[in-house]
Amino acid sequence: HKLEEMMIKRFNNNEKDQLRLRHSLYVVKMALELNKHHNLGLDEEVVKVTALLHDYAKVFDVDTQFKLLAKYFTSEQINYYLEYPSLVHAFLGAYLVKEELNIQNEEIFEAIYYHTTGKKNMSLLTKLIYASDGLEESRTYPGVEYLRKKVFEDFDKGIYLLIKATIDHLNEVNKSIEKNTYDAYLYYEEEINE
Ligand code: DGI
Ligand code: FE
Ligand code: FE
Repeated sequence: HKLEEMMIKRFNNNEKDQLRLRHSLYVVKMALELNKHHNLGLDEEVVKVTALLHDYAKVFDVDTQFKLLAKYFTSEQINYYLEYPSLVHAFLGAYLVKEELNIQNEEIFEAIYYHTTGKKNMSLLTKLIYASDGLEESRTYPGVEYLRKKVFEDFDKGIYLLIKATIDHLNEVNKSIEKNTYDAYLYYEEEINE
């Protein structure tokens, strides 16, 4: 696969990049597993490409990410996201994958764009990448094993619990909740309790 070769070269500058590459390959693995396990019926090539490229913009430091994102976001949007530096790579990655790699697929764009925050009413591919990114096998935060088990038992319930765990964690460390993250929480909370 030539995209895999490109990513191996792109994420080869230092130890952090190599861990990022390993993470991306684990996201591919888990996304393919979940797609099969829950019979989601998503195209395996689309799943692989999206999972492999979801952190494409993470080779850049945050300052560079903001500079590059200014091409796509208004200054108002940039100002809003100054409070959320760890989200910028997701938005930027979606644009760069489209423009630099010429991958013109709205589903892939959305899944990369929202892989960190989630959103309300996510597409199946977006949910799959969101869950696999948060729960792939090299993730080690407290509670990850329980959440991983849940997402294999019940896809939507697992995703809701992952969103909730993210919000709880952000509250604990006193970070503000981005609007799409919060929307996702309210939306899936209602869906789960129906
Ligand atoms: O890029 P990865 O490391 O693979 O993971 P990711 O894209 O899910 O990014 C995780 C980071 O995003 C983590 O540090 C928490 C942060 N994050 C996610 N949602 C929010 C958030 N940070 C804030 N402040 N607010 C959010 O709503
Ligand atoms: Fe990410
Ligand atoms: Fe990731």
